[in-house]
Amino acid sequence: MIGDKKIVYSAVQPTGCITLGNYIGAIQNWIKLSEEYDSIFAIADLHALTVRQNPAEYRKRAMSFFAQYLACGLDPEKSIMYFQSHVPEHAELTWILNCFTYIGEAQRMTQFKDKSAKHADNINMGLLDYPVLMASDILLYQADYVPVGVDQKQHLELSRDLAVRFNNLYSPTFTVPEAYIGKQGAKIFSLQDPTKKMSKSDPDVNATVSLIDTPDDIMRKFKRAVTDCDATIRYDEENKPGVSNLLTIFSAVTGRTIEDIVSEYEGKGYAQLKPAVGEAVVEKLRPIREKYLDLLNNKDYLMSIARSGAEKAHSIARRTLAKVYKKVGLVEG
Ligand code: ATP
Ligand code: LTN
Repeated sequence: MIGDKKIVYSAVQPTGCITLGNYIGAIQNWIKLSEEYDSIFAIADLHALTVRQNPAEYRKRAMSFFAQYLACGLDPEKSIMYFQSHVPEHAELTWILNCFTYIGEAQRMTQFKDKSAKHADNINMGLLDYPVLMASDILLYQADYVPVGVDQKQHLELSRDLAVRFNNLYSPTFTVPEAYIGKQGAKIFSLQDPTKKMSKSDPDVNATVSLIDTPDDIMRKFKRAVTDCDATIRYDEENKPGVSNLLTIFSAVTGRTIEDIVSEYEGKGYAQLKPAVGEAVVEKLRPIREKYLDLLNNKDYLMSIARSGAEKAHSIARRTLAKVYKKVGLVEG
């Protein structure tokens, strides 16, 4: 599966529920890219241990995420899909890269600062090391492109810096990866506070739409979406973040341009726009939800895909790690 084509790599942490933001900002692009490139997609289950998880729930959620990857249309014949924790090279390369990462670099990461503030009682080493594990994910597979939302750009920069640093100190070893950020929908905002990104871990259920929400829930959330009191429909991120977010979502799920949507709704009110966006999202997510419910009844099938994905991933990752071990001077086993 991994041949002459460019390589695409990405992952999502199994926390909360996969949201419409994750889908539009990340997974929808994965599917497009997997048509053209060799692609590898992981469930980043080691990453999410940086915050406390309930073990039984966590196990279930990771499986549910894997089923959602498939339900979204990722095809195991075209992409390698696996659980990060099934491939030990991720943790191994992290150790090596830790020895090439400055503490100051890690402390500067916005996500580290945000998560430290949010989990002040548990600022653990993993939280600081998170971007190094992410760099290992990417560099193990010699990825060329990494489709992520804008919030991950800084982590990608660190991955690039580490790759360049290692290559310069030794000899070319890692491909220097590029972030692939879709033009549209790079950032979907909360339906309740459109100045904040829609986030899997948002405790307000009305702020996010999950891929597996029922149609009724989706409609209710869009009808309640926070907008503003100037009832004109136009795209203006600064002054009308709520409406602009609705327009971005509408455009992302229908493939229509924002201009086209704005001209259709010109002169109409939010009471018309909101349910229309809701319906478009319901229609987009309906087949995903149906396939997901079906897959959940077939755990053996899910596990067989995960095992075969991990095997393929492991053989690629081992090759890179063997090179790295040799270059830094470890005795070959
Ligand atoms: P958490 O709330 O736990 O931090 P999250 O919703 O930010 O989670 P991640 O697992 O950090 O989700 O991200 C998964 C992928 O989805 C990443 O590529 C990220 O950039 C993208 N993404 C996350 N939220 C959004 C959003 N609101 N809009 C667009 N892309 C997003
Ligand atoms: N940190 C990422 C998830 C992630 C990831 C990766 C994304 C873990 N490893 C490798 C791209 C490539 C996030 O979206 N929060």
